[in-house]
Amino acid sequence: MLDRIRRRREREKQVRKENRLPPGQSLTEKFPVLHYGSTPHYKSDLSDWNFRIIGLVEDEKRWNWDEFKRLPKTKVVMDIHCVTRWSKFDTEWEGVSLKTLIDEGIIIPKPGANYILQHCDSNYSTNLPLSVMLKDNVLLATHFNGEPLERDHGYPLRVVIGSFADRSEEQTAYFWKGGKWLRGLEFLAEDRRGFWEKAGYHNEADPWKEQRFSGSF
Ligand SMILES: Nc1nc2c(c(=O)[nH]1)N[C@H]1C(S)=C(S)[C@@H](COP(=O)(O)O)O[C@H]1N2
Ligand SMILES: [Mo]
Repeated sequence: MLDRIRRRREREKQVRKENRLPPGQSLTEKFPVLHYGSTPHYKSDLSDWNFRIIGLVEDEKRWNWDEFKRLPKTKVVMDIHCVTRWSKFDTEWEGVSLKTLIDEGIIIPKPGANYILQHCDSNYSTNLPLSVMLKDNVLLATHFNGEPLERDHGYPLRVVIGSFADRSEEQTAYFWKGGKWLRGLEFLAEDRRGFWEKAGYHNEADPWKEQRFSGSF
């Protein structure tokens, strides 16, 4: 117990020294579960699951799990930052990069598509500019640390957004911008706020600027 506390403190000191700990955050070794509403149930073969690409795209898509699994895969290691002040370091995710789907012509955004709204089960949504969704520090993730996502962490698909250890990402956001139980991405011309953004959380949510709340409430 004491050892664990000491180890945590040491790691926290180290990531702080490495400039990887955003202001007001502290390090956790656990993986807290945070969401509004309840964890959805899917059939074990996911035959009741699909994923849609809608809005300002050339061809709207609807993929079932077998189709989704065949999309090109990417792995990233990132630090994640929750607005409730925990940060978790060196988390490894595997999944699909939106940039790859667009680079390979699998998704063709229409001119004027500048924003993305993530549609999730359990009545959740969250928004990011398309330019941010295309960065290497954003992934549509199916696996965490080599294992399929746990149900409470968004199985079978969620968005993750984080920071790299060398801080080479151009922009990142608090972890609420990563929708669990992701069911669709809507391409939009104008920004549309998601669940927490409508409730007064900051629209950009950059942890390095401590953009927690919008200040308008
Ligand atoms: N569908 C859905 N996704 C969600 C949420 C939610 O309430 N519903 N909460 C967000 C918030 S506030 C956080 S901090 C992260 C937490 O992810 P975790 O439970 O895997 O740690 O999920 C985000 N994604
Ligand atoms: Mo959160």
